[in-house]
Amino acid sequence: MSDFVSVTKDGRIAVVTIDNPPVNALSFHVREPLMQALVSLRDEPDVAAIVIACAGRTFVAGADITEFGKPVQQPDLRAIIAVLETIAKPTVAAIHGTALGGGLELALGCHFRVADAGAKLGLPEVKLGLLPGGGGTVRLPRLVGALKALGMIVSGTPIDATEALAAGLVDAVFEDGLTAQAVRFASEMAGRGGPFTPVRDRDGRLDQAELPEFDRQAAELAKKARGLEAPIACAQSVRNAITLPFDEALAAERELFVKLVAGDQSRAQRHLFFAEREAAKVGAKDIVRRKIARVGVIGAGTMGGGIAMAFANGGYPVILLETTQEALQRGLATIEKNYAVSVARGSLSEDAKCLRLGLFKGSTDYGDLADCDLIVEAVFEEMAVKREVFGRLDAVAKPGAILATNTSYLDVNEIAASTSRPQDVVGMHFFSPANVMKLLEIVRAEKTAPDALATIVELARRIGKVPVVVGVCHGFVGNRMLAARGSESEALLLEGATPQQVDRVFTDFGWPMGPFQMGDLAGLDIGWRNRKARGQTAIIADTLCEQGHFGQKTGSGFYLYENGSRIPVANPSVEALIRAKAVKKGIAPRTIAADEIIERTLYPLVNEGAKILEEKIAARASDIDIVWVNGYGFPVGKGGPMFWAGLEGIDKIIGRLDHWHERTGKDVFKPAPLLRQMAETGSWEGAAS
Ligand code: T1G
Repeated sequence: MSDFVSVTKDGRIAVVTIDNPPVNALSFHVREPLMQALVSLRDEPDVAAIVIACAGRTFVAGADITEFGKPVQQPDLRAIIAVLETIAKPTVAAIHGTALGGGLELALGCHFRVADAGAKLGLPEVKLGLLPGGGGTVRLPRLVGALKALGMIVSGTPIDATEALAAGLVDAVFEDGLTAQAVRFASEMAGRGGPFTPVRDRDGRLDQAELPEFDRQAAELAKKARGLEAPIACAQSVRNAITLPFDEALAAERELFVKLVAGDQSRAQRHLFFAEREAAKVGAKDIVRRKIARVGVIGAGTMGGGIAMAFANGGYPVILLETTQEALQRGLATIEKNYAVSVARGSLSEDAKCLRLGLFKGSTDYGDLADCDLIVEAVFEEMAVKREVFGRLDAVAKPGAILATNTSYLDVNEIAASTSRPQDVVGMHFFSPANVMKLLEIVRAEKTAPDALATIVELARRIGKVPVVVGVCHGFVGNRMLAARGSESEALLLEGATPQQVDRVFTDFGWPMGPFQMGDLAGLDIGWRNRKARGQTAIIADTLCEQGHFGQKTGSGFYLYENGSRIPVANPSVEALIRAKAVKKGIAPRTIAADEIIERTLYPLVNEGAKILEEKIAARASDIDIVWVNGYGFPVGKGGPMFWAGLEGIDKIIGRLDHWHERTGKDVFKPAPLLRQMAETGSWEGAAS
């Protein structure tokens, strides 16, 4: 056959094996020989049944994403499935690892699906700004029902083999020996004799009576789409499966797919797919990583507790250290409460909760950290405190242990210098809540050893984090750019915009919330403390904090939060405060357009990103996109600030930055040289090289 598709016979059962490492994507060089194999086996009288299996660690994990945006080479997946459905003898997909996207669609083209107990099955195309384009939205509802299919396709979240069996998606689950079991299953089916009904002809699970509930759920999901087209298209296409004949629904799915794959949103989300994987490529492939078996966390406050949970959730035993028993017990109680909330919500089983809690050991003795391979410090954000902690760590930690600081602003080089082993010191900047937020800024200090860095990057992926390596500067990548984005927020208020108006521009752009609501959620006192430490001011926010208005936690900040509610309402006293400060500064209010708000907040964000690339604080523009999408809610449909800048137009951004620089004289608007180079070269990589 070919290097990528082989056929073997087990008696009268043919086994077609796909072998296209690393994830058996359905690249053209797989599709062509696969089509040939299926056609010849269909017509081979000696073959009683066909099993489709995959070599390596997973079943087909989808179409080849690198082929999108290029002319489609035939046969495409739909053509292969169309041939599969003409095969009269039983066809069986043998699924291990992940059957995702086009991989699951290929399996849906078979009469039967059998899975390994550890398998996961799903249609995650929505995460790439797409909908299943190989018939998944029309065939899956025929097996699992429209409501189940809607949930799976709009969320893009795979289900496990047990759930797939219960839902009717797979016909059998085997603990081991998958291929042999699949051959036995196929042989049994052949023995029973046909006819075997292709999924396309199974309408039994489609029920028009479900339409009202379907539409209700689809409307709910649409509300959460925040401007993303793919979730809406997914729901529409599954609905078509209920209301239209099969071929019409299939054609409609195709139309939606072709539209989405050519759109900016899918391009942005595909960019993020590969950017996330690029960001994790740190150091030589063959660098020997250090062994991490036991983790210590210093500080059981909000950050320390969340960090400890992130490691326990990843299966690592954790020693949680505090200065006093009282503080320790408080921290452990919060952790237990957080797990109880997850159990109550049904996102964690009672057994899993007990298992994870069993991984914690509390301590007030630094000596207990002596056996840890990694120790993460999450104490008060003050240099003197950090240096004292690292000095003590240096005395107790074993040779080769990695010492990490969770500082979000402070100089990691200075912290490392407070030890005799700066090569083992690295920054691990988690985002709050640390057990939930996926982003992890890994700070490479001047003396951080390459193997220590590579070890932490790999560990981050193991505990489900999205790692991005950044250099040392104030605020690293995320918070430094956040400061640039926020630098004009107060000026916009003084000149006539309201917090609601600014935040509305951000939510219309696709953010979960705007800067003022975000400030209230995080607590205005954090920024206030930071500004004071740096001798900076923000007259509105500072005044609010001096008056004790820290945001949600005090019931008032830029917004009011009545009776402990999290819903922000306009705060008349803030509007009065803004007007009073403006009068004092002699600023007359004017109408400010949404475009101006974007220009004075997001253009400086991009500009600061360009400066960060110039200074090599970030290795790639796409790393900055990953930081902002995973740590600051930048809309995935826009691909992150640096990708979005390409959509917005670099020349336009430079033109408006120049305009505001002339008008305000503020550095935040002075276009970075690299931004101008980007305008010439058309790519950040080209500009940086
Ligand atoms: N196409 C091309 N390359 C892929 C790929 C794919 N589908 N999936 C993974 N890779 C590359 C990836 O870039 C990386 O490359 C390497 O494989 C290992 O991946 C018609 C429209 C399967 C769960 O969305 O979710 O089918 O960096 O590091 O952590 O309806 O990969 O080494 O050079 O992620 O073990 C739908 C995408 C496609 C699944 C494995 N499928 N993949 O995770 O490894 S659209 C998906 C994943 C589609 C049809 C439609 C994960 C994984 P490199 P990795 P991993």
